[in-house]
Amino acid sequence: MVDSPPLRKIIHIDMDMFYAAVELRDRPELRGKPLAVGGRPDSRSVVTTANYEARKFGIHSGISCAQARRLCPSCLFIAPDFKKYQQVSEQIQRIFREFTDLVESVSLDEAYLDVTRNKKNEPSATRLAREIKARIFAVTGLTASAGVAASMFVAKIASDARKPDGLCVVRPEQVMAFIRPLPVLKIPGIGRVTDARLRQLAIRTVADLEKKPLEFLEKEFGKFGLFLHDIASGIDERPVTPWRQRQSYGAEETFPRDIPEKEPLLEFLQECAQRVFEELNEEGKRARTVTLKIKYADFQTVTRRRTFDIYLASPRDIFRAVQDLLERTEAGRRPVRLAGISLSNFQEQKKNAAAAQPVLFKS
Ligand code: TTP
Ligand code: MG
Repeated sequence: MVDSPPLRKIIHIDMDMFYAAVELRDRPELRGKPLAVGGRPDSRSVVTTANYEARKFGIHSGISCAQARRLCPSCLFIAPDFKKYQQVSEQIQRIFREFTDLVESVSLDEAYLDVTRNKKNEPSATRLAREIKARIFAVTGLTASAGVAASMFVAKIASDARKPDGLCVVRPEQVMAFIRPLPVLKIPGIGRVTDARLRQLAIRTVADLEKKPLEFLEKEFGKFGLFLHDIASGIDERPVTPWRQRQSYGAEETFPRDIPEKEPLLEFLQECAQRVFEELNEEGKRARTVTLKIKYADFQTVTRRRTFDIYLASPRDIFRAVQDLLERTEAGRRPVRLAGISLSNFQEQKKNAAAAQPVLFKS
């Protein structure tokens, strides 16, 4: 007889209205008022997120700030402070690792944790989720929502089900009842394009999808059909993959306005170098390859890459390389819409290697 693997216990954590929550924590006088994080409404910038008061007016991530103001003229706009969000993100990452190293970070405010085995030796994932939420609140003053399930996609949908400050546990025997009524658009991995195609096939909910045979879905969607079929059967065997195994680390941004000059670009790239280096350093890694990405105002995108013989040991090394790479683009002559850098080609460092060196001389 073959033993089936033990059921996995996965927690998905997602911070509530993340950027807005950070801003409201630091400016409590604004609480209760509709608020969007984004540039000025007369600029080209978009809303990164909005608090629940603003969402009532239809304001959400991705719409232009100008449109947001039309929807709610009294809405307040706060410019994003990415450094601050990055710092909070690092705090929550550290909390996750108090529980397990099997953490897959999806974005600054969102991660999957496989707690089947965990550092607390706690068998109840529900209790762990409660504890993680409490730790996050104690350390950052912010609320998170958690979903608990045996697979990643169910845990993710569950974390969204009781927002804000929610905790939703979906046991294996409850999975089908939980997902059947959902519109397919709620499934992570199904975007607007697939949703539109599914609608043409009269598939709106997971229950509709469940009725379609695998052959039909494969004929319509190719390999993706198998994914759809699995999901509709509640199956998702993707493992939680810690981001130690990531192939590259990067930072990039679309600017609120196109940048015609080189100087502000360099300033921005210097900050990127710092950010990416810190991220990598935290993971105990060094990189040998630097890639610069530039998107011009007309959306043409170019990348310039250089691999070094030695590992880049400081933000300054990275920035110097980026400066050279920028010379090989038309930045400064053509307006730039987006810039960013990424690092790859890693070597793992032994953490605290220096501290572990034997002492040769004692004074
Ligand atoms: P989300 O988790 O999607 O949203 P949220 O945390 O603001 O709200 P919710 O309570 O519904 O989870 O995204 C996390 C942060 O990422 C968000 O605060 C701002 C940023 N973001 C963008 O900058 N652009 C986007 O299009 C989205 C969706 C998010
Ligand atoms: Mg969130």
